[in-house]
Amino acid sequence: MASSNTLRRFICSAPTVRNVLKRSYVQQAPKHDGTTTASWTGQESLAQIDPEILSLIQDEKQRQIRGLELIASENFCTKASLQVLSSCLHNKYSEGLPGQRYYGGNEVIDKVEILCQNRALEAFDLDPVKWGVNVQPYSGSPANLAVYTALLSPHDRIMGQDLPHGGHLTHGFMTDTRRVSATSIFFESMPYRLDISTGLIDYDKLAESAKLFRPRLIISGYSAYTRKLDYRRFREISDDVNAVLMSDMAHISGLVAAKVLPSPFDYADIVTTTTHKTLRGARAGLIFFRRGKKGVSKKTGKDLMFDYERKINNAVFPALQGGPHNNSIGAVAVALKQSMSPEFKEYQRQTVRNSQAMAQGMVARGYSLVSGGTDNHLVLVDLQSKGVDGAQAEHILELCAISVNKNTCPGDRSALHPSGLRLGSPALTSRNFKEADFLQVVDYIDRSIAIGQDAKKITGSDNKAFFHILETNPEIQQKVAKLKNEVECFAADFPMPGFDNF
Ligand code: DSN
Repeated sequence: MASSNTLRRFICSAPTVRNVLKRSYVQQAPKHDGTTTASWTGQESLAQIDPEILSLIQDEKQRQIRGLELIASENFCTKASLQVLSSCLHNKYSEGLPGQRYYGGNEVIDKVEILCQNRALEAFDLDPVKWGVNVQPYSGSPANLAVYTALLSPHDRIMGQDLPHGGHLTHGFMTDTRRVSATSIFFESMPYRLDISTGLIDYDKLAESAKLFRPRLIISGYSAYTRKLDYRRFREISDDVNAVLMSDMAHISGLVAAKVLPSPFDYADIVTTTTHKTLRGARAGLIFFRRGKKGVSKKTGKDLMFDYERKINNAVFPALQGGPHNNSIGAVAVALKQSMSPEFKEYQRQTVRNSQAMAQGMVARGYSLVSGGTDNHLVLVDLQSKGVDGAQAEHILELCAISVNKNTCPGDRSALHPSGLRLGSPALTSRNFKEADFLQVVDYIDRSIAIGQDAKKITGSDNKAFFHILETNPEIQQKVAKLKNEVECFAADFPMPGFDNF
């Protein structure tokens, strides 16, 4: 047995990480003068190795700094999470779960994943006896597919909010001619919709359809809906037909964590989310599932237990995914820690205040909103009375450095030429925008759309000519250039999360 002195000598003589890096860099750093055959070290900077990609990243950074980002699902990841994303956690394979990996060397990775799991439960006030979480999904769509794979058999029935009525592709979207999402390829889906007269979910109709369709799983959750969900009603409807209730809170998880919106955890069996929208973390997904005692069997008097955990873990790996992205899991852990801070809660409150200011500003300028307003981070504008469609408005806004996305409004026939625009406040709120700044943003949106209306006066209903004239008509181009310059000067003044120029 080595004496403690020998052991200490051995440990002290072991090369430190810093020395190893320094030595390999000093001894082998290549001279990039084009004349030497210096050996590769892996220490070369991006600027040395690939100036082309570096320059594209810097262009994108400038676009983000100088533009107004209003895409409701986007946000600016923090510097701390970005640092973890580009860390050595990236290098490790770790198929399996903490303590049960297929490869060695996962002692530290296990701690990272467990920390992320614990923070995920804590961030949403969940009792670990009653709830578990899988933090490995690569993003929201894989998370949803993992739930379906775990709990359904092929061709089982699901119900989700129709995509043109604010739902998400993975909630079962299909058209008359095409099964668009894997959810509709592998399972049978029936949508529920909004009441067009109010812009609110038609729960009565959902209950009626569920009775007829008898789904195994009902999804509450959306990509473009502006009102609070009635989770209690979803629960009643699910119980009535013996369906699992899954909530996809991807858009609102930050608002839920901050208790600005009601929590789906009070009623759902399963909750999925992405981590990069209002939650403002790195790009990934989470699946929360109920565990422990479900109730007591009326027949036997014995305890009934939830059986989601094993099925969901197995669906994520090995059924659908391979090695977890440990750098993302680490970065999400950081975001979850931040989500429990008072600053984050205030950020979420401001996100809603900003969204409501934007909604009021749009209404004051004569725009109609689906549902008439908003309870959350997004606003759905119906442009029908303005004479430009969502695709045309999206394009003209983009020319003026304002990023939004076209969106269907209830009743629309075409997803390519929908009548709506979806506007979101999370990203600009991360840049410290307040209500007055959002009213200025509304002014820029309105003036951009007015330019579109001018173009429309020249081109009439010829859609191709509309896009052509924006690129070729000197008067319109001048108006666009002037407004773009104004927008960029305004936006560039606000702080930006993340790295300085990267
Ligand atoms: N792409 C996201 C959104 O915009 O809502 C959802 O996946």
